[in-house]
Amino acid sequence: MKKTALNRVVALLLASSALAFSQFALAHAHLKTPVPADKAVVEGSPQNLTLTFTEDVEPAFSGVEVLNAQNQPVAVEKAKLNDKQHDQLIVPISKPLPSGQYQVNWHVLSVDGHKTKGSYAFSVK
Ligand SMILES: [Cu+2]
Repeated sequence: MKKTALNRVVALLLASSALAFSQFALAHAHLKTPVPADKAVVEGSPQNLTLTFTEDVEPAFSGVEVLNAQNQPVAVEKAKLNDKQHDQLIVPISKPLPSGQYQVNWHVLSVDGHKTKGSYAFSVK
């Protein structure tokens, strides 16, 4: 009885450390802080999107696409790396976004050679 309980605890510990390890191993460049934030409602068009990742990224193999509510791509400039912060992409928005909802699809290559991608959304009031 006691042994079974102990075995269970050991199994649980092993499972959780395996999980922690795999999460660490899979810790590539994930999106940490987008501005505007995910699900944010902003007053007026932002001038830039900034996407800060958990690792430095390679701008040549990273990109950001913005879709409007009709799923049409909107004109934004090419994502560039922040010179002073290599985990941050800046996407200048040259043509102000009309009010509506936008989806941001990003893909990055992190400096450790791994590709990741994801998306989030925000709205312009
Ligand atoms: Cu990685």
